[in-house]
Amino acid sequence: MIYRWLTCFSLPLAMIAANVSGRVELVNQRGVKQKRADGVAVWLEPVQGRPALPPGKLHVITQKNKRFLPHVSVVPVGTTVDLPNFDPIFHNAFSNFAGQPFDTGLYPPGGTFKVRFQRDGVVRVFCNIHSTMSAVIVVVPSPWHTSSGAAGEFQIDGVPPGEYTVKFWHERATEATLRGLDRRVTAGDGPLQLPAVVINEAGFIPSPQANKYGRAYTPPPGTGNLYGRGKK
Ligand SMILES: [Cu+2]
Repeated sequence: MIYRWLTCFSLPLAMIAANVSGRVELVNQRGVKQKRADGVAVWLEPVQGRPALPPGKLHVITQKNKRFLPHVSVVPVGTTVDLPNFDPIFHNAFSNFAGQPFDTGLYPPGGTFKVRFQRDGVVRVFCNIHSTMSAVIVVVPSPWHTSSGAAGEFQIDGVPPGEYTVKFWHERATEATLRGLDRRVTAGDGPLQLPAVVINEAGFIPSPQANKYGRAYTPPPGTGNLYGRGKK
């Protein structure tokens, strides 16, 4: 009886939520289409009003083999990001971006550190002692978000009917390029397939990764083992 009651009331809810899907293509500085197009952040912002955000979400970015995984994360405002260290060496995580600076300090194998993000923006994260390590956390004011797969495909489920702006972010695109990618869509009660979106990397100038003091990576003398220097 309870099951029938739930079925009656949950069906209409399922029918009004749409999914929005599409594909992005990356074109490099020389105008060549890239084989992989993963790691592009995609999210929907309502044209009017601000959506309710899920409270207290937890997102994990691991430190493993001197890498942050995943490299690109897309999370709603209010998310806590956990940064466990699965390597046999010390790590750090720091950021000076998006008005949400943090610095975990050095922490040992098996350690972890949590950071909560209270506002939207692009938070670039680095390790102060390993120049191979970087991650990006795209904090969005929306519960409807994803990142593209290897072929550039994406799908956002559970979108209520309404007018939205679809937004994109890619780490090798200029702000002007990204603003030009905004597009208005209307979600109804069924699937919405968007035309392919081409993201051109032209004009993007990469900057060399620096430590938290803005300097080149040079471990202090005598700290090779602690920092895992020389190990892959
Ligand atoms: Cu590290």
